[in-house]
Amino acid sequence: MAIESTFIMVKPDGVARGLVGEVIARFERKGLTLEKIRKLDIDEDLARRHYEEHVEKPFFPELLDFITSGPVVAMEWSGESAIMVCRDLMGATDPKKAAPGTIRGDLGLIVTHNLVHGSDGLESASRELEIFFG
Ligand code: DAT
Ligand code: MG
Repeated sequence: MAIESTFIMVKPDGVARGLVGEVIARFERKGLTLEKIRKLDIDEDLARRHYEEHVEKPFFPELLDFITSGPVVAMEWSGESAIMVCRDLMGATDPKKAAPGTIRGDLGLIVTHNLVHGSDGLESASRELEIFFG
């Protein structure tokens, strides 16, 4: 049990659909704390750094196209076990399989357009926070 910081991003689909407030509200109501927030456009170089573990995957071209397609809202959230808690609130990667009650389960349908990013561990959280807020 420990207080953690995690990197959360509302992706271009979530921003375009006006769901930034909805995502923030869900994390706030859970009891997490919003520490930092910034809106920005992701260029190809930043996308390759952020998604470095995925650059060789077959879906990367589609992911790159999507994540650079419009502004995103990048955030730092903190709280008890924040990394796992945020991942649980987001739901499974594929919104078709994400449980109702989760962000992706309630609001998404297509895997590429899955609304939010959240760090998957301590190491990725500190790496991603450094990229976007360092
Ligand atoms: P997550 O975002 O749940 O951590 P991930 O890190 O495995 O998932 O993948 C990063 C993003 O890439 C994911 O949010 C959506 C996209 N993606 C993952 N698997 C995919 C697939 N099989 N087809 C298309 N896009 C995929
Ligand atoms: Mg991931």
